[in-house]
Amino acid sequence: MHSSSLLRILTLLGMFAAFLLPATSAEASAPLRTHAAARSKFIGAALATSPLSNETSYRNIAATEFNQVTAENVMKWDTVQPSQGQFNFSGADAIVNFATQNNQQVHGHTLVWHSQTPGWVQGLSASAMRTAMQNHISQLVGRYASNATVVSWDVVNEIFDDNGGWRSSFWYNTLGQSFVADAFRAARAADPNARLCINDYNVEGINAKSTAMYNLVSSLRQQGVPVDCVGFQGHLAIQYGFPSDIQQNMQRFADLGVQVRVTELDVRMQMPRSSSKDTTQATYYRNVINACNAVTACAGVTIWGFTDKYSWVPDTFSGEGAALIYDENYQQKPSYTAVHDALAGGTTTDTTPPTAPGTPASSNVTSNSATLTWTASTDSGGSGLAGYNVYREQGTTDTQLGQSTTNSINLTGLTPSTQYQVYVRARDGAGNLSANSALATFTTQSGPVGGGCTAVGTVQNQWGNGYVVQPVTVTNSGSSAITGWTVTFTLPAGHTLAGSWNATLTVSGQTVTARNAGYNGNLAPSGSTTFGFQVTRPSGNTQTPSGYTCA
Ligand code: G2I
Repeated sequence: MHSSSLLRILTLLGMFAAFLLPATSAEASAPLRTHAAARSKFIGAALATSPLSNETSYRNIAATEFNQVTAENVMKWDTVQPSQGQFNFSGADAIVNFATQNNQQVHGHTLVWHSQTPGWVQGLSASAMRTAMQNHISQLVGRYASNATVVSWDVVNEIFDDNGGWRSSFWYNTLGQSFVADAFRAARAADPNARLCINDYNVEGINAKSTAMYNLVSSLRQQGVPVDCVGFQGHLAIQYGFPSDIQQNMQRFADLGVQVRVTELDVRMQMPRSSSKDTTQATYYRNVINACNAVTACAGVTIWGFTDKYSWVPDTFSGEGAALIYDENYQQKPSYTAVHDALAGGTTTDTTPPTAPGTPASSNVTSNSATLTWTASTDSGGSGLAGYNVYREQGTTDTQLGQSTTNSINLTGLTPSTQYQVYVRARDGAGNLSANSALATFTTQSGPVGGGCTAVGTVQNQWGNGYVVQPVTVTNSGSSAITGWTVTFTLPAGHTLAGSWNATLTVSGQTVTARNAGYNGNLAPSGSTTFGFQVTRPSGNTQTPSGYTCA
């Protein structure tokens, strides 16, 4: 049969099938972009130009599933202006043309960044660098200003260090903070209609870095600098936990009057893949989409690639990968379904709570802390398991002791010599709470004799894959002398202890218990002593310990 007749018959059959199927099931199988558009949101993907021109599967998925695209590399400075005054827009044009053909928007990435910027820029004097920056922005943004496809730009990217200070880049070191306002003003001049974003990583949750970003955006806007939008990159990893306050964080930025968006979402794992890691990953994807759905000012979510065949992760994090929603053979993974269902499902339509968690088991009980672990719940209502709340049973006034995204929690700040009856409830993405688990009972150990104590840890020095906490200051906050102390704190997932001094440290899971050495247990009232320790952490991770308590 002639292929076009076959096509016509198949098309007719398809129309007939669509007619027979109830509308809901036809909608449920619609591509991601259909569901996102129905919410007036975008669902985006970063695209690489080589598979876009060479691979049909890549091109088809890119065209059909997403309504926004970002160039993964070809709009960066080293591609666009490799030497001064020599502009190369061929890659950028290819992405913009592809998007125009497929009725997609383009988010431009990125104008001013410390990485992928040629040496000639980095060596310029201050005034020449400022001029070069303004000219680069004017040429690149100006080229697409009259093209309705390019709607937004990452104007500055990754200008903070991991503690919320200014990143010591050649931009900052040569021009000071002023390069940021100048870059935004140049972009506004080049395209008055484009939405102008500040973009960074490790700012998804509320932390020192995202708070620095919040303060800067607030102050720039007060000065009339045209910052319209904040991008949270969203390079997550299942082994580091989900930033459970992502929605709150988005909302606080939204309350400043800016649009927010997730610009580079991926969720990596330690290889090899397993079905349980895939399930956890799917939960992370679902939670990010649900957070964006819940915040009116969130314009959408872009995934940093879409197939594991092309991802920056394995090249950067040794032994990690499988971060995207299609596998390397273009098969949809559970994370695709999660993104799909979160976009498709009204978050309010899930009224089915998760199953009750198993009875918590207590371990590692000290005078002020304990670990609880339970059998995980499952959720069949569509919005997916979001996490757990842990409560203390106290008659009619149960108090929540903590929240966890995994089936375990380390409780700190407990009272010595006290019986705790605790239970756990699971939460799904729509906020439904499960029935209570059965109760577990444990009793904390006795505390120090003669008074309380406090502990404060200070990070003295940190580098790519490690840090030193020194001093941890232990102070007798009671009114009589103590003859020994126990400090507990929590190491972030993936961090391991590399050494310690002036205390004896034991580790259980991520909980560290530090007991006084023979020579520094005696503390007079208000007296203090110190100890220290060193930790190794995965490269790229910037977390430090938390929850110091003393007993
Ligand atoms: O690092 C992940 C992302 C963090 N936020 C900003 C993004 O722009 C950044 O994207 C990545 C790309 O995914 C990588 O593909 O940025 C990397 C560069 O910093 C990109 O890697 C580069 C390689 O380093 C080059 O060796 C390679 O020639 O990709 C280039 C093109 O494949």
